[in-house]
Amino acid sequence: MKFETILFLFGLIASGDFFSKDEWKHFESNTALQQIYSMLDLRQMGQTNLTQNKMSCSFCETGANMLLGVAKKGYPLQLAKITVTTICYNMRIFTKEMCDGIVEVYVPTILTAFKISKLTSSAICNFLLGESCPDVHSFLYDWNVTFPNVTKPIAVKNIPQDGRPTIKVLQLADLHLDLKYVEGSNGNCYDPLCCRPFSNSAYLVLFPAGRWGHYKCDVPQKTIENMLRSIAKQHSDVEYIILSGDLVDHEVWAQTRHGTLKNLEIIIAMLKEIFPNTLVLPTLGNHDTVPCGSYAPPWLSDPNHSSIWLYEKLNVLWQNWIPSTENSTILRGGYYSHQVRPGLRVASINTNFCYYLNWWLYADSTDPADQLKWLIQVLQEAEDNDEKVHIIGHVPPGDNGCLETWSRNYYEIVNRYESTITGQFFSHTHSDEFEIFYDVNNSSRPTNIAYIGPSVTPWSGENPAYRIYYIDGDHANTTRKVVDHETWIMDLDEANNDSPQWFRLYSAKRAYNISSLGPSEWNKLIYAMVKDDRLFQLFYMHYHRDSPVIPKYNPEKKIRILCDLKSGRSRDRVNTCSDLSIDLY
Ligand SMILES: *[C@@H]1O[C@H](CO)[C@@H](O)[C@H](O)[C@H]1NC(C)=O
Ligand SMILES: *[C@@H]1O[C@H](CO)[C@@H](O)[C@H](O)[C@H]1NC(C)=O
Ligand SMILES: *[C@@H]1O[C@H](CO)[C@@H](O)[C@H](O)[C@H]1NC(C)=O
Ligand SMILES: *[C@@H]1O[C@H](CO)[C@@H](O)[C@H](O)[C@H]1NC(C)=O
Ligand SMILES: *[C@@H]1O[C@H](CO)[C@@H](O)[C@H](O)[C@H]1NC(C)=O
Ligand SMILES: *[C@@H]1O[C@H](CO)[C@@H](O)[C@H](O)[C@H]1NC(C)=O
Ligand SMILES: *[C@@H]1O[C@H](CO)[C@@H](O)[C@H](O)[C@H]1NC(C)=O
Ligand SMILES: *[C@@H]1O[C@H](CO)[C@@H](O)[C@H](O)[C@H]1NC(C)=O
Ligand SMILES: CC(=O)N[C@H]1CO[C@H](CO)[C@@H](O)[C@@H]1O
Ligand SMILES: [Zn+2]
Ligand SMILES: [Zn+2]
Repeated sequence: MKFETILFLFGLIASGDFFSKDEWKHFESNTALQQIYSMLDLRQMGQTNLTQNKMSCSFCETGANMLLGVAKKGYPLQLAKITVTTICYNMRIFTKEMCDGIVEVYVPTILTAFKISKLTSSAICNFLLGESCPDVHSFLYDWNVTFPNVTKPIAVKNIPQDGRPTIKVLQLADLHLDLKYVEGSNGNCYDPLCCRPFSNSAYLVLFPAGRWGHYKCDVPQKTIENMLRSIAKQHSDVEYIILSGDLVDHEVWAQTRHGTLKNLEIIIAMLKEIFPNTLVLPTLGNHDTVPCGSYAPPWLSDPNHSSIWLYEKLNVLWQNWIPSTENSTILRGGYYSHQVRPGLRVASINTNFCYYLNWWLYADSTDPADQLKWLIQVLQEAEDNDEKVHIIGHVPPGDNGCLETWSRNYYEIVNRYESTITGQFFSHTHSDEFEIFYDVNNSSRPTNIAYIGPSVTPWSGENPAYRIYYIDGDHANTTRKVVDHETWIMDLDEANNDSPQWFRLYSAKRAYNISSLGPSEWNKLIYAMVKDDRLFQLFYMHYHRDSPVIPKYNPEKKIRILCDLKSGRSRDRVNTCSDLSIDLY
């Protein structure tokens, strides 16, 4: 195996959830790796200049070709592991433990997926890098869902009436519980995740991990418990809880099935104890499986790779919340639907089936686990019965990390069922933001909005938060739309100096002075922010929850954030955002 292959492998992993950008500043001595990382940084894609994009692309294709070669030749796994490990040691940028871990956790999955993959290297790089790599339009990954032969009902613009009863819904996003968190350990170590006993070793403890958390770390158990008890006290009227995934810490290089299940079990047990009578609707995050992001297609029966170990456990753990009629889809792909009120159903989808670092998608990405087909059935049935549907998931459908074809199909579904889908709730980015959907026949008509809830974890750089939605309640004219939302946070520095206080940071309607939370109002806000920098400053303060450690934005970052808000469909920024700023493309 060539050195470049290994770099490619690390580049791939690093470009996703592995390191935050700042972490790589430590590796100043290794400029080759830095370059690779910056070239493969998906967050930059669509913004950086064309020369740079072409470089990333050809670099990626070279690497993908080599990796495919290795996988197809059936290079013995043990030998592949030893080679990668040796090179990893020699590079001296990861600790020995991290090298061993990365190899053990990732190599078997990536090689197996690439071995059965039918994709070419350019298709692989299109998956990885999106619109900056040439779109080869292969029949292998171009697919379209089919809709029942029923005419789409005419969309009526109905806004929730003021003063009607509402129901209160809590969203807990990206908890990332770290059972190894130790107060006083090093909060600024060279590993991707700090605040652990072994984070101390070679470095001075200049930034000790606080009692309740640290901006470069995941969340100690006591902070989650403190938050849940505070919610139970301050919001005893919560009707149900959306648990939108990523319950497990970011220690992806040492993740095991056992450790992952332990994190899931602890959080579920805490929820059952603190909210014994409240319905919880879970959905799966990329960090809730091993290796991170890997959800195998149902036809993969090899127990070393299949995801059934996770689904079987969750099917049992979710028993008190989700009726057993949903067993079959949970066991097939970790998704289900559940009627929460008369006329209101929640569909929980597993968006890891569009996540670009789910290596199994390189083997099969055509509507994995028939999930979108199922979603259309649920929506059609709801339309027939005059019910409304809320969709919950983890990776936002318009995120750059969500594969283009899946995302386009999802967008078509939202377009077709725009009158039935009255709420969408995702997380994963850790930021407080949203994505707008537009009419596929008229890009100036906003049809829908997906909320992206702020994370509980401060990793990396935010204040811990949770989200409250007020949904149009039980009455004759209910729309089942979101009437308003609130974001509650804890100031981490203040908590560590004194004691944790959870308080309301803002409430959407009042903060942005909007008459309703309809997609058109949010769309207007985007264009208002383009012109009004003070309004954007307010949004940016909420985006990072008034974090003291996040740097101020520059014009490019501002446009990127605003473009994200317009992107209900992934990897189409050139079309979606052409009117925001011309000179950045
Ligand atoms: C584009 O990127 C290339 C390679 O990084 C760089 O040499 C060039 O100056 C950049 N061009 C612009 C207009 O930024
Ligand atoms: C799917 O639909 C798109 C347009 O909506 C079309 O361009 C493409 O050819 C279709 N693909 C297949 C495999 O039918
Ligand atoms: C769809 O339904 C309409 C009316 O119900 C019917 O005329 C038409 O033939 C159907 N099309 C297909 C492809 O089944
Ligand atoms: C599963 O993994 C174990 C341990 O790595 C190995 O011994 C076994 O052969 C693997 N099973 C299959 C079907 O590949
Ligand atoms: C669903 O799964 C649970 C937990 O494994 C089991 O107790 C129950 O009998 C199953 N129900 C059906 C209908 O399969
Ligand atoms: C597109 O939508 C906008 C906003 O709703 C509307 O003003 C316009 O008339 C629509 N255009 C067409 C061609 O339907
Ligand atoms: C429902 O709304 C319609 C029209 O907006 C109104 O005429 C009717 O009185 C409302 N019904 C109730 C029960 O509020
Ligand atoms: C809020 O919006 C309304 C209507 O758009 C406007 O009349 C009012 O001046 C705004 N208030 C503030 C404080 O911006
Ligand atoms: C009303 C209308 O023009 N609908 C079209 C919108 O676009 C889809 C394809 O994306 C067509 O199938 C519809 O007929
Ligand atoms: Zn997360
Ligand atoms: Zn995530």
